[in-house]
Amino acid sequence: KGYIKVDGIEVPLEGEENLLQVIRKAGIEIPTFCYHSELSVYGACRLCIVDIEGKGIQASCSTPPRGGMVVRTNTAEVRETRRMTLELLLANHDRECPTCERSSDCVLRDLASRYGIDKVRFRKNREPRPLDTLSDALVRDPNKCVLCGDCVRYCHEIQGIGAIDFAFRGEHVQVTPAFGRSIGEVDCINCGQCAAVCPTGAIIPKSEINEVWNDLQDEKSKVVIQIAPAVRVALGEMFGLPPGEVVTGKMVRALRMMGFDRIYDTAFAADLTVVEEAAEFLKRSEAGEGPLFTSCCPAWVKYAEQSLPRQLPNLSSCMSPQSMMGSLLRHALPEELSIEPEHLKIVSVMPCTAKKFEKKRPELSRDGLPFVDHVITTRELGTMIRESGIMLDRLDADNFDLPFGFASHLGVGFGSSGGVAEAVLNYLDPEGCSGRIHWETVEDLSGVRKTTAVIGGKAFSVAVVQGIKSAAAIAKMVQSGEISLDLIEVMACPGGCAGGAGQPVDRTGEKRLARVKAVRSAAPAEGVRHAGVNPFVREVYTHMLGCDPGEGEAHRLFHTTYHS
Ligand code: HC1
Ligand code: SF4
Repeated sequence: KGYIKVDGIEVPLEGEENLLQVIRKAGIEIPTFCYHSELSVYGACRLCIVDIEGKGIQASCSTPPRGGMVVRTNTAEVRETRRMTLELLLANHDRECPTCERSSDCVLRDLASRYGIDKVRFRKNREPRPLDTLSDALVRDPNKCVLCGDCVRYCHEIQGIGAIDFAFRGEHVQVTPAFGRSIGEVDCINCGQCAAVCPTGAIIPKSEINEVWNDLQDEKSKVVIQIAPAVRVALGEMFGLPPGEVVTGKMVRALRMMGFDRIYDTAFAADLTVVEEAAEFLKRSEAGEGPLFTSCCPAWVKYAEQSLPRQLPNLSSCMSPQSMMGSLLRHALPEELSIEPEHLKIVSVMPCTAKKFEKKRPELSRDGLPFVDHVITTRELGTMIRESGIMLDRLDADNFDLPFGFASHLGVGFGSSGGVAEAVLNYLDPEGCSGRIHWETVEDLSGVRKTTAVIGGKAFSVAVVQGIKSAAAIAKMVQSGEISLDLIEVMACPGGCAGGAGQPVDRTGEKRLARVKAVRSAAPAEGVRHAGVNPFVREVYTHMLGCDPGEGEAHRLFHTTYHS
């Protein structure tokens, strides 16, 4: 209650948790590395310091706001202290800005410029540390770490993994996986959220841009690309368009100009997933087997394999849409394009870093050829489009190729949390579920929503979960019988794929909401609503595979196995 005086302006207190939030409300952008509204307060980077009357210099992120406080955010002492902090960081920072992947989104670089730092008064006092490149999804560069701990807290607090932590003391302190191992050798699930919250380039998605350029230049190869649902609502951000602007048509045009031979929509394969998963769900339900967990999210699948072995029989055997599409393309395209199978190159654009890991799973290949050759993130695609000199924002719209480029609304809806469950329920009962499903939050379990759906006169309990810590909690409750569920959708990232770590940088999660909303309306207005009425899905089963969903050829092409 009351007011705080911030730089002479009275700012009312409205339940803010800390002084930093009050100051930001006043329109002042307090700098910080280690404050993140979705994580616990760490208070270590000391950049958010302010001068509080009677108390002196204090970190605003860890100071509770009290009525009557008088705060100055921009005194000479505050400025000099911040500058000193930045210079100490810069002294040991690898200052290869022009060649750094995060150059245009680096908080350290931005602050150095904002505080007019034109020289660094301190000497480097640590030896260069080697890059960690063993992970399929991420590259760590300890020389760029500012020790804010955002990655450590995200991994621990939201994902419940703890794959990275602080080690050593004093000037030797560093963020590292346990025992100095590579992040590719520990229990990291490749969600990439550590990279998404990193203020610098200390953890970045592993780039496959060069491999894709090489394939495009190889005259013997036909290069086919599939685009995940959530890419179309975020790619525009790299070209000055607002978050959530749907750029599907422009994106397809750009890909055609870059030389891709076929351009398909992963959301079409999401429709296939719905059909396959619905068949599996009904079969299990009739047999009275346990609940069904979705399997689209490769970070969740890896977590289940390493930490929930008893739940593996409950994990849907459906491949993710990315892999179903790849498997289908390997099956259908060599003949259609009259090429040798090894000359078909399949590229995915994903909002996700874990998809880079998924494509390397040995089960997701046939006759020595992976279902997907290269996975690039939304950011990597944006970089390639820029490198081509294409001004995406100025392009006319183009259409995906048929038949694998035609998706239902709810297939596109896979790109935000709840989308998979909604698509399956709508497919099973289009009449009953045709309104928006009403999800309820679950007390004491952040990241979990629940609903009851009546299908064929039978009530089913359905939950959707974001974040692996919440998923682990739900899985344990299912295991102990504390909660009874029939279908559980799990996505590792906040908001689902729209909040994936391969999207344009959104450290604080401010762009996420616009993307999530846009995914739900990103399909063309005149399109079909759910997988059951997608004519091209029907064509796959009747003409291409000659079987029912979940049977024969469909089972061989679209289902996979797991191991602990
Ligand atoms: Fe996703 Fe999926 S929705 S996992 O979030 O099931 O990455 O967008 O492509 O495979 O379709 C991601 C998104 C994506 C798959 C689909
Ligand atoms: Fe943790 Fe995910 Fe980063 Fe791995 S990718 S270290 S699991 S936050």
